[in-house]
Amino acid sequence: MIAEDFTAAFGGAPDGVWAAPGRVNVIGEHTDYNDGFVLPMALPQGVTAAAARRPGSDVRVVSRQEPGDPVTFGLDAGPGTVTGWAAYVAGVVWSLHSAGFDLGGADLAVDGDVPAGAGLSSSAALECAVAAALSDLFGLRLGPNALARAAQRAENDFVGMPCGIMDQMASMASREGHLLFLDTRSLTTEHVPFDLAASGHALLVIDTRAPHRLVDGEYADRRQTCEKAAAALGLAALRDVPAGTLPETLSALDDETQRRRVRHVVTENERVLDVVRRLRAGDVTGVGPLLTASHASLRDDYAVTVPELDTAVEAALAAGAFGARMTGGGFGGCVIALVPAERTDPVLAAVRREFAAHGFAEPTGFVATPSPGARRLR
Ligand code: GAF
Repeated sequence: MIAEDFTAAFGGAPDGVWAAPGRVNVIGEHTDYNDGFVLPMALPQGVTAAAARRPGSDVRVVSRQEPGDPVTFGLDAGPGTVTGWAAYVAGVVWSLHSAGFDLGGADLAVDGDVPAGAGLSSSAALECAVAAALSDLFGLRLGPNALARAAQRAENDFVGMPCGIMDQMASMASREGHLLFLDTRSLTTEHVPFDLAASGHALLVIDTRAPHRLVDGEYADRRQTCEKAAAALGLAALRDVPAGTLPETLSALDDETQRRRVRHVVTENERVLDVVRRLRAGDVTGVGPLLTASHASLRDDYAVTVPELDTAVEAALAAGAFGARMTGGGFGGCVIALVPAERTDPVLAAVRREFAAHGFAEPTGFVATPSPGARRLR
């Protein structure tokens, strides 16, 4: 399909087709830019990119979701020169080219099925599919961590979103049937088996379809508050708050907002480690309360939830979920609920009823299965 789009736009056949997934984060929210721990998994939904080298130094790209003439830019196109969806593509080209990698001209056709604006990392999927394609096309021989870093740099310095590394690592490095336990400081990973069908559970993703409000400014603000708090504590990052010292750490801070943000980050890192321990021990049900505690912390201390997210979590719990939480950056987007496998429909129906009662838009839902990371399809 994507190869046909390529041929229709540029003539000829692509040199290859690559895919990279969106993600859902099971736990470890707003910890990545604090050098902490995260536990995401890749979704079956993602972006495919058909690509070929072309003579010269221009890159041309078309998107099935944004029909129209190809967007064309040079290898040296810098931040601000390409905007909209194509900025994620141009950003990756810029990131690799300006880091000294020897790229040439290229044609790309992209297609994606990650719901946009739902906080499921459609942008990281696009960046990572393009990064994987360019690495292979030009023989860069970059591994998943280096490609994820290049994609993150595209988002930070070209698109202008100061995100951490979680989404790009989840897209590049995930493994089918597993969660990706990632130390965002060292980029050390462990693939934690997550076979929910075997244990009679399911992970329900509920897209609240709440409009994102003030996302960029609020995200940057949270990040800056954490960095200021770390500096005030004399630490490189909040990751470095020593275990078991939360009360002393909080009382060393003068600012109540900083105290709340720090409490979230420190306790969230502990919850990630606790979830990993439970999964290794086969205690899937025991993960539920940790998800719910994460949501409460994101609501009360980190202040990144909105009424739709809180309502979805409460309705899912009332309908029999073992645990539920918002996932991703917040201010809209999705909730995940860990449910008994046979309760996925009733839980989603309960959330829908509650949303109707509140006058919210009708939410959508799907059961997430841990899927492979970025790869070449042909
Ligand atoms: C967004 C960011 F892109 C991630 O880096 C991460 O910080 C997340 O919000 C919150 O955990 O998805």
